[in-house]
Amino acid sequence: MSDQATLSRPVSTADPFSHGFLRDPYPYHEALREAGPVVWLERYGIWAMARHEQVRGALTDWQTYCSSAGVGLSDFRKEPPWRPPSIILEADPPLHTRTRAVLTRILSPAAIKVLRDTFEREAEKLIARLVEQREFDGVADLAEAYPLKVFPDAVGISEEGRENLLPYGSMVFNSFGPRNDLFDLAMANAGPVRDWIMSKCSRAALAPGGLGMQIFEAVDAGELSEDEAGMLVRSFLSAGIDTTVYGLGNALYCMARYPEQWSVLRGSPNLIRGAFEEVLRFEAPVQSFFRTTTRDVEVGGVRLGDGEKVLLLFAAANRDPRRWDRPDTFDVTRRAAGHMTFGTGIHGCVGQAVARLETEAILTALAKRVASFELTGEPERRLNNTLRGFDRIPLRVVPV
Ligand code: OVM
Repeated sequence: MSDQATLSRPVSTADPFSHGFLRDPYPYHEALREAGPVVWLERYGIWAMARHEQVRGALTDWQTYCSSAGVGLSDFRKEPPWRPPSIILEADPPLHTRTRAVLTRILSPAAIKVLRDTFEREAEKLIARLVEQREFDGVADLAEAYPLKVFPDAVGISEEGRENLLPYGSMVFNSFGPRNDLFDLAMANAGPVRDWIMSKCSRAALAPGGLGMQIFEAVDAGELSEDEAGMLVRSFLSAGIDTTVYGLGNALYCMARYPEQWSVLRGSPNLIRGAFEEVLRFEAPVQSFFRTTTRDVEVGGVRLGDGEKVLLLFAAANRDPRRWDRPDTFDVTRRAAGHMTFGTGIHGCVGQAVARLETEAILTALAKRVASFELTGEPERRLNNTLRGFDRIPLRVVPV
C-alpha cells in the first residue's frame, strides 16, 4: 500500500452517542459505511467500522482486537473502570477461555431444554392476560415483565428487589459510551443499585439448582474461585435482562409497524425462529461494542496504531448492502443468520439460546391469540449509549 493511500484515512465528525445519532442511526451508519472500511472519528479520537466484512473481521481476530482494555469507549489501561471488569466480557484468553467454558456448559442446549417448559408456560400466562386486557404498553407490560420474571427465576434470585435489575442494566450499557448525559442519568443512583446486585451474587443468595448456583458448583469442581463465581453471576445479571427486554420490544415494534409480516408469521409459525433473527438484524437491540488494538494493523489500506479504540457498529454491518439484499427491508422470510447482533468469534453471545427461547415463547403465544397489532399512539424511544429500543409502545391487539 502506498504512503498516499495510507495517508488518506477517512474521517468523520459524527458522534455515535449523540441523541440525533441514537434516535435515527441509519443515515449515519450509511455515511460511515460509504466513507471507508474503517473511519477516524475526530470527536473521540477513535476508529469506527461499519461494514459487515470489517466488523466480522475484527470480532474474529481477538489477538489484534482485544477486550481486556474494555469493550466501551474507556480504555481500562488509561482510566479506572467504573466497576471491576467482567471476567468474561472484558477479558482475553487465557482467563476468558476458562470462564467462558463454565458459562457455555451452564447455557448448553441440554440446559436450555430444562428451561423450556417453564418459559413457555409463563409466556402463555402473560399473553393470555394481555390479550384479555386488549390494550397495554408493549414495553412495561410485556418486553420488561416477561424477562424480569423468567430470567431471575432461572438464575435463582429472590423476588425482592428485582426493580434494581433494569437500573443496573442501564448503568452497564450506558457505561460503554462516553461520560455524556445518558451516562450521568444512568449513574444517578448507582450506589444502592450496585450494592443490591452484588448482594445477589453470593452462594448464600442463590436458589439450589438455578443457573447461578451451577456457577458455584464449578468452584467445587476446581474450575473457578469463589470470587470468580460471584463475578460470573454478576455477568448473568448484567447481560441477561436489558438485552432481551430491548429485543422483545423491538420485535413487537416490528410486528406492529409491518402488519403484513405478522400475517406471514401467523400463517407459518415455523418462521418464528428466523423472524427473531430478522428483528435482531433489522433493529439490533445491541448496536455496538468496542475493541482495542494490540498492535499496528492495516485495514483496507488504512493504518491503525497499537492501543487504539475501535467502535464496531454491529447495527451498521447488519444493513451493509455489500452483504444483504434490500438491507432496509424487514422480511421475516429472509435468511438473517450472519447478523452481528450477538457478535461472533470467541466473545459471541454465550446466552443467545436463552434470548431465542424467550422470544420464541412470546411470539408463539402471540401467534396463537393475536390476529394483528395496532399502535394506539407513537412509540417513544429510550436512548442508551449501547442499546436501541423503546420506553413505551402503546398497543391494542385484535384477538384471533
Ligand atoms: C458482563 C456483561 C455485561 C454486559 C454485557 C455483556 C453482552 C456482558 O458483565 O459480563 O455481554
